[in-house]
Amino acid sequence: KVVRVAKERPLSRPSSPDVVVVGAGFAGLYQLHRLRGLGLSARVFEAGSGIGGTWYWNRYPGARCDVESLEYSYSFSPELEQEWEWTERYPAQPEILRYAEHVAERFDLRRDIELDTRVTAAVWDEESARWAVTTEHGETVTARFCIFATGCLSKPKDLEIPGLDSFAGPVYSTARWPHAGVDFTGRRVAVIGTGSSGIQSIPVIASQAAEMTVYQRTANYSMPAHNGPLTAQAQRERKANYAAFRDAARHSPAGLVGKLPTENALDVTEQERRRAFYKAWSAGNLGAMRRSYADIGVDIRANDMAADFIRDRIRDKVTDPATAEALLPSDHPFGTKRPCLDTGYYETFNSPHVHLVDLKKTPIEAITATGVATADGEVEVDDIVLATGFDAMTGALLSIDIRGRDGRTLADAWADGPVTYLGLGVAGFPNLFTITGPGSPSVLSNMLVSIEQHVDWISDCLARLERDGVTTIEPNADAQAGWVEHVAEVGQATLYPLAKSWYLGANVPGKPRVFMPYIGGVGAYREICDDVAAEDYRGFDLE
Ligand code: FAD
Ligand code: N01
Repeated sequence: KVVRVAKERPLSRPSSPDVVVVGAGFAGLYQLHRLRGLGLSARVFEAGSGIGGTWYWNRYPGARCDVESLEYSYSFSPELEQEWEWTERYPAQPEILRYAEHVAERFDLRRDIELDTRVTAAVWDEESARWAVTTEHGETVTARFCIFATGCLSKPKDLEIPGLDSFAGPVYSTARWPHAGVDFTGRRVAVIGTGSSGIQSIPVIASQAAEMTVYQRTANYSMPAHNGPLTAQAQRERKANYAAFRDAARHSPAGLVGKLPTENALDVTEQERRRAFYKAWSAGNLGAMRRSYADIGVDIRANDMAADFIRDRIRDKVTDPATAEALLPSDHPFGTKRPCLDTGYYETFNSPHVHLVDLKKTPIEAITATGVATADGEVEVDDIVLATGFDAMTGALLSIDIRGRDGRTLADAWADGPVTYLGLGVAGFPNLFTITGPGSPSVLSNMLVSIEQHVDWISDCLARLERDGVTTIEPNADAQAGWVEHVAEVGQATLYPLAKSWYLGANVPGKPRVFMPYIGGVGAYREICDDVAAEDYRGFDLE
């Protein structure tokens, strides 16, 4: 296999760099930039043939972010902030990928990034106090520190439906979409999955396909995105005041700027509630409905009110009552699976060539050579699109043979679910850091904010270790146990555990059920991390 180096060959490829970074998405790119600033040598290994992570791989039609571009962007460079112009409120995947590529060029990152290079193993060597990191090409490099920027949503989950291999036509995964695109004109298409990827791609694929059948296992909550061009004036206004805006995001609950509710839905009249819910529905903002009242995330009665409101809007949009009923989310509270923003999703089901199969009533029995078979019979299709999600948060890490002290594998340490201290490190695995790891706010936030916070924290930590000649840093087991308990406790106080979500590992058969992200809030979590650092890395052992 030909190994490509991003754009140009690296100036140097030390076999013993100070740091190995795994992954070149937004996390890996910024981490490399900070390491350069510290004067540390680094090699970055990226499995893909290009940089950008999520935005390199997920090229399905309709792929775009649902956090506004002016928030879903780096804040570390005021110059970058000022010079980059976004075209849309919610830009599409090609534009976000161009942005990542611009950042790599602008900060001259490419020369230290090796593409088409999957890391297969990372083994801690006690004697040399270094990690031995092995790539798929058989090269092993040793490094003092190993930073995993491998992504929370980067390993597509295996599909547990029998017969996929026997299908005679093409099977496309939204998370591994062909770079040349796919023309569905005149084709009969099956789409399996109605999470964010399905909900974004279904309207676009349906606009080309001759027939489309959507296989839905769980109906999701989706709200209209109201996407549109970003005016020059809107950008100017934000850019005039960017520092304060970014600061507000960093100290907010979810890395998103917005007024926080003080009132409870249960304390106001029905008329007031309806007004607030309509306002949130019209905002085209992922957090608006949740933020309409303080009790929506914690009190099932308040949550039901918001959920009922959304169900009524779905009924308004879908003309066939049976289809509308099947599209109503009914088995989990609003927000306990990640809700979606869409452009014309529900309306798509009003087209005569679009059909919905409710897998709760008629589960898929098998995929055959010619189509998809349920208890109702087989639907013949030409193409199958899998929008079936990811082995989230732990999948990419556990795909690597990571061995810490005494040869203990990460898979063993996490056999009952991921355990970390602050989502940043794991006891028994010295000098190893995870960016947006389980136990941190990560996927419950605007991830650019969480990525920058982790990278800055790790970089400041490395600077301190360098300055004082510290050889190893590692969470102590007690601190880790306390953090794991806290993460679980905070999660239990919300409605999140009521859903069979990927946050809990419930989408992957056999995966331990642990609520993986930290729901304590981005701002509160930042304070905790800053305090830990200020107290000379409380909870970490430094030697
Ligand atoms: P990634 O972008 O996933 O990058 C990780 C990289 O590591 C990948 O390129 C992968 O190939 C590489 N890698 C993994 N394992 C190995 C290995 N063993 N060896 C070498 N390389 C490896 N978040 C938001 O906040 N707002 C949004 O609107 C939003 N939209 C999203 C849309 C989609 C379709 C998806 C899938 C996710 C979205 N997310 C969103 C979450 C998104 O993943 C993050 O915002 C962010 O892009 C993550 O960056 P990252 O660098 O941490 O990880
Ligand atoms: O994946 P998902 P995704 N048979 O897991 C179904 C981010 N993201 O790629 O819910 C039949 O949400 C599964 O059913 P169920 C965002 O964080 C953001 O869409 O498990 N169906 C579900 O309907 C998001 O949450 C954007 O019952 C099966 C679907 O497939 C995360 O990435 C865009 C099945 C998977 O939905 C993941 O989103 C895209 C089976 N065997 C992604 N297995 C933005 O817009 C799974 N399903 C920002």
